Amino acid sequence: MFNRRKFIKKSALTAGLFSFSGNLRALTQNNPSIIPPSPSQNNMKPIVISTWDFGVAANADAWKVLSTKGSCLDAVEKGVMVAEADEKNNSVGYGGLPDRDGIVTLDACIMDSDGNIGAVLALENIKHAICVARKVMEKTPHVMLAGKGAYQFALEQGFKTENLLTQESEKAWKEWLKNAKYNPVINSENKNYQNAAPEKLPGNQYNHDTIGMLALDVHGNIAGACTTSGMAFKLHGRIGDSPIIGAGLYIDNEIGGATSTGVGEEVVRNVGSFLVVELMRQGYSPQDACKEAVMRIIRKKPQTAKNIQVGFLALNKKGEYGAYAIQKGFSYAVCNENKQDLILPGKSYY
Ligand code: SD4
Repeated sequence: MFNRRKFIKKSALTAGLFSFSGNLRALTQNNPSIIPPSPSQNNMKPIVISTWDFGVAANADAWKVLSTKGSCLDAVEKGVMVAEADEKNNSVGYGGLPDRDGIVTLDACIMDSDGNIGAVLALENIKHAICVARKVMEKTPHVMLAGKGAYQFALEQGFKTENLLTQESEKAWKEWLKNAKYNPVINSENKNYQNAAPEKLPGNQYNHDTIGMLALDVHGNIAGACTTSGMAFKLHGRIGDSPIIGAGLYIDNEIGGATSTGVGEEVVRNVGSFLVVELMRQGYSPQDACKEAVMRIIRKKPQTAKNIQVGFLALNKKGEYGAYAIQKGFSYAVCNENKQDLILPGKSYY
């Protein structure tokens, strides 16, 4: 069932929005039934959309840029920085869960409406990976920097070194070490839709959930950003889809953009976000394009797909948006001048 709950109308799209997000989370978790969007509301610009419940707070900061005629690129950078700075969010930035060795490594990428891209892979000790990715795009002749080189570049650009492993994340890692089983949990962000109750999965209750954000600005341009600490307890050095342009994010200013969340290996195998954008080019609606990308994953590996989550989110140049996931429970946030919505659950195969 595709459902939507309208939370906040135009009047609430102000700086005070932040204070709603805790209540929003509680509200949606207690009652996930929502109403379908009307076509008139699904085609406005500017607009920003992003993955998961934490997209609500992130969209609010992006909206501050978009509503003052700022650029889509500035909007997506500012927006996802909210999730990166939130220590309670243990799948992005500061407070992200570490890898198997207890080290937090961040992956991020950004893409503008001129087709420029920047990415950092396995970046350590820098909170705002997305800002480093933007610097890679704007200040270097390259598109990706990884590991030590990315860190060194960040320092040269004036970023400060920070320990990203919070006490809570360290505790979860130590708990996980007791069994040390790599067992990604479906929808770690959304406790109502997890594949098992957290108490049945000691140390395994958190595994993934990335923020991917797409924004269409008042000038009609589109940009995107994607940032994550990746799969919790991954092998050191593992890279997922999130910093890989075409996989975790893709923008084509003629058509629209797409981003993904979930088990990145399957997204990379199918070049998921590029596929979604190309399907939109062929005339698919954003939601149908996301669905077809999910179906590719399911058709290729039906057994694997049963036990993992992958979700795609897409926005076209008309401001129409849509999403589709393998499993129930993938939520996403939408913000334009009429509304600040959390769509939960989005459409899914199972
Ligand atoms: C990854 N796609 O590293 C990321 C993790 C994640 O929702 O989203 N999850 O594979």
